Amino acid sequence: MDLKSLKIKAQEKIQKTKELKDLDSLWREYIGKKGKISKIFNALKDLSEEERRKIGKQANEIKEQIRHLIEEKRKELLEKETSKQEMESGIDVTLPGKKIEGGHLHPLTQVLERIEEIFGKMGFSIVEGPDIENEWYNFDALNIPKDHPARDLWDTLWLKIPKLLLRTHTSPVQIHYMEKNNPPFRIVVPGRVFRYEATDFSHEIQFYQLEGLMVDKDISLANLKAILIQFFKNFFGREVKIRFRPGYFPFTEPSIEADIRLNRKWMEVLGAGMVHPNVFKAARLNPHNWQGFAFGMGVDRLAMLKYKINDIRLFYNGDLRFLEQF
Ligand code: YSA
Repeated sequence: MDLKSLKIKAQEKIQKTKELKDLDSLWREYIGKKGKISKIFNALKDLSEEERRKIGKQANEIKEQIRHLIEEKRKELLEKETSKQEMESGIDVTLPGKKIEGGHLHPLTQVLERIEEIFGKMGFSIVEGPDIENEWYNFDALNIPKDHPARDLWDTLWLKIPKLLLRTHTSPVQIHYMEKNNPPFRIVVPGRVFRYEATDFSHEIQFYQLEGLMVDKDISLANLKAILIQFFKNFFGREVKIRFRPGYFPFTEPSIEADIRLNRKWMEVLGAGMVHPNVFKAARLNPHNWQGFAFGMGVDRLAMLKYKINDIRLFYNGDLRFLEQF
């Protein structure tokens, strides 16, 4: 068979091929070591110099063309095979991709970050403390001795390990910080606190507080009021009605509480006062040398007032219809 008809025959066969394995046989038949074109090359030695060159050249060209055709056909068959598999497996590659929903920070986290930013600008450092405390830090060091009725103010969740508890407020961090740092300083302490009490629209068993502590030589209740009024103005972005009234905490003297008015109702948002001398003593600071104020605000309640949320429990039940609104 001359080279031309060999090429035409090969072309026809390649075109008709439907299976990859048949294409492999064609490869062997034409291109392989024992294939038709190799045989032509082997026969060249019996030809004259001139013919050897001519036929050799043609055979090389045809070998390349056939190789190319086989490769192209292989690609075509592979593509068909893949889409056939996709069809069978039920995957529709033409469908648009699924949109991945982006998450965002929980409203309480957003509020905490904003509160920290405002106090940061007023020169307060952010400090953290442990969720698990012992009786000393949560009560005794804060001037609440055993059997003092004030312990009843905080319904405590006790751990099975004796004398350990889930902190009922962020105030123990005052002691931790003052044990390790000398005044003057101003800090805020965000964190979770836990109380064994019945829940309602404004009470959770787990909620967030932000403790504040400022100690220096000459700090007064007027400084506390000024800082709080400035904070509320920045936090709510407008003037809000604030009511300061006398309160009672064993770790401050005098003590106050503050409420904010919204929708014709007052909501208690914080407790505060001037640090009691016994608290300084417990933290090994001399109360004759230092004065300070402290406060503990309910972060959840501030978030409720800011976003007009009427039930604190919405923050914790994971309902996306609520969370997606922030
Ligand atoms: C007082 C004086 C200081 O020198 C420092 C801090 C304090 C506050 C004190 N440690 C304390 O915990 N006071 S408190 O029991 O009245 O709580 C403070 C605020 O937390 C409340 O005003 C309220 O806004 C919020 N809160 C209290 N119980 C809550 C609650 N928020 C949600 N759920 C509860 N169960």
